[in-house]
Amino acid sequence: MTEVVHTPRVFSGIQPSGDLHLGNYLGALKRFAEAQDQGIETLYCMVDLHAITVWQNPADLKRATRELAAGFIASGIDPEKSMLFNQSQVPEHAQLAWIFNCVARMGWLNRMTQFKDKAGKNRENASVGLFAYPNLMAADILIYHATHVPVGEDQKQHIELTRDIATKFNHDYGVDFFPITEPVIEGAATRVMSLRDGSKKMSKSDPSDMSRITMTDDADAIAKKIRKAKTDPEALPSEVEGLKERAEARNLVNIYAALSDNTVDQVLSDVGGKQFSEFKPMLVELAVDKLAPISTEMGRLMQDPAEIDRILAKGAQKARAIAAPILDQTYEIVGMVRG
Ligand code: AQP
Repeated sequence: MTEVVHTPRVFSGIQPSGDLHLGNYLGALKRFAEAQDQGIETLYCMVDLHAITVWQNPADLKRATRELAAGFIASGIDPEKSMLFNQSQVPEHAQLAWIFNCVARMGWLNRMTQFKDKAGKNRENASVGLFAYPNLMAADILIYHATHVPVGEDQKQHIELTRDIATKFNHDYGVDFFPITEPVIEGAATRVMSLRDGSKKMSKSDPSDMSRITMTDDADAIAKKIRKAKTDPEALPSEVEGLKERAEARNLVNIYAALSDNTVDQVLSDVGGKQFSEFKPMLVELAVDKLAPISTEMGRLMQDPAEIDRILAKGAQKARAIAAPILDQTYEIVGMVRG
């Protein structure tokens, strides 16, 4: 079989399931904007169908979807350059996900750590959607034949599953149809940790608001959260090695490096030897400087929700133009009669 070369195409998504936080910004949004300007086709999605795998109040979901769209745009995603849309307006995602439900194996999904973390001890009561979530995520990516997916470290296992699904589909049907997508996990902050516990990732669902900086926090809230962030009594080291057993210190240095577009080495060569009492105010200044304009712009965009809805509808229309023929070909390969 001759190998099909797929045109490079970037896809990624974020759930509108709560307030955007610094982990989403550094691990995802900031990098989405960078990918947009590299001459490759980019598609970015508010994955509302994923959000309802756990209960969402309908009015809150609508607001969160629009606010997330505002967050994308305020972080540098230009709807004229990237296709920006919410998942449920492109029904081909869910249609392909059904095919993938029939390709993926129970054993593969049983190994997914996100399901174990989110379902916890209450597994029997978790939604079927939460269990099948990775199949829908594979469909989000493969319905566009996306070749690259910028994500944070936490999503690595789901991208591996996407690759397994594409490989099995291609093998079972004897085709070279779906690309084997590459995760793009790069930068100093691929896993931003909680400000209260350096062993847990910063997350929307952490019950403590002090664990995360959200994109709508004002300067006072950012300062308070960084001032109270857990640290240790040592001064900062001058070399990366010195951060090895110091999860909280490493997290704050990683955040500083990612926000300032420097490497961790560069940051440590400047701040090595400083106490946290000196470093934290530097981090506050940098974080406020970078995040305040985004939060102001989000606020401005949110004053015109109808315009956001128009942008998403237009993005969905463009995305469907790619997704519909790929779904049609998939049905053809699988053997569905088409009228
Ligand atoms: N802490 C993080 N550090 C770096 N990247 C992160 N991402 C999430 N948390 C971090 C990246 O953000 C993108 C969107 O994530 P999502 O909202 O779709 O899913 P999530 O990982 O479930 O986000 P949360 O905040 O952790 O939500 P909950 O609390 O509901 O689990 C992805 O690229 C992700 O890697």
